Amino acid sequence: MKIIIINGPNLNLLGKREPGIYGRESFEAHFAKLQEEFPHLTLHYFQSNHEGELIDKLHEVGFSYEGIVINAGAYTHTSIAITDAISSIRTPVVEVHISNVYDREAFRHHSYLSPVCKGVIVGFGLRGYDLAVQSLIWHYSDR
Ligand code: CA2
Repeated sequence: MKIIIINGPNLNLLGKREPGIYGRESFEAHFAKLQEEFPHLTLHYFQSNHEGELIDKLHEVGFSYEGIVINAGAYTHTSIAITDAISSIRTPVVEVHISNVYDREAFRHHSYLSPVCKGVIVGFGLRGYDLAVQSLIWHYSDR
């Protein structure tokens, strides 16, 4: 089962800046733990600060992978183009946010992506990615 985690703009700074909001761990370090936690999965990771590259990746994997976990960063709150890309693919997509966006500025309360995603996980730190991966495993299990 192939699952990709796609992170959007500024998430390459995880573990380097704003530890009060986003924690002290780099995504690379967390990804290594995810691979240990789910050894039976083929996990991939992609990060880009560019909207078009995120869309290209969704198109590339969206008919062959079993799952996509996306944290589109601030594009969550602005991008109709990423929303359209998610709508146009077959692979189920789970939206993740590290911070509790509902406990932050009002402009973070709306997501263009949520209506076209299978589900949304918000506010559980990097462990939210683990929950998202687990939810995709459950999606394919028969109970
Ligand atoms: O909570 C989340 O995961 C967000 O998607 C993160 C985005 C933010 O715009 C969304 O509203 C909520 C920002 C990502 C910025 O990541 C940084 C990480 C470390 C240091 C600085 C920025």
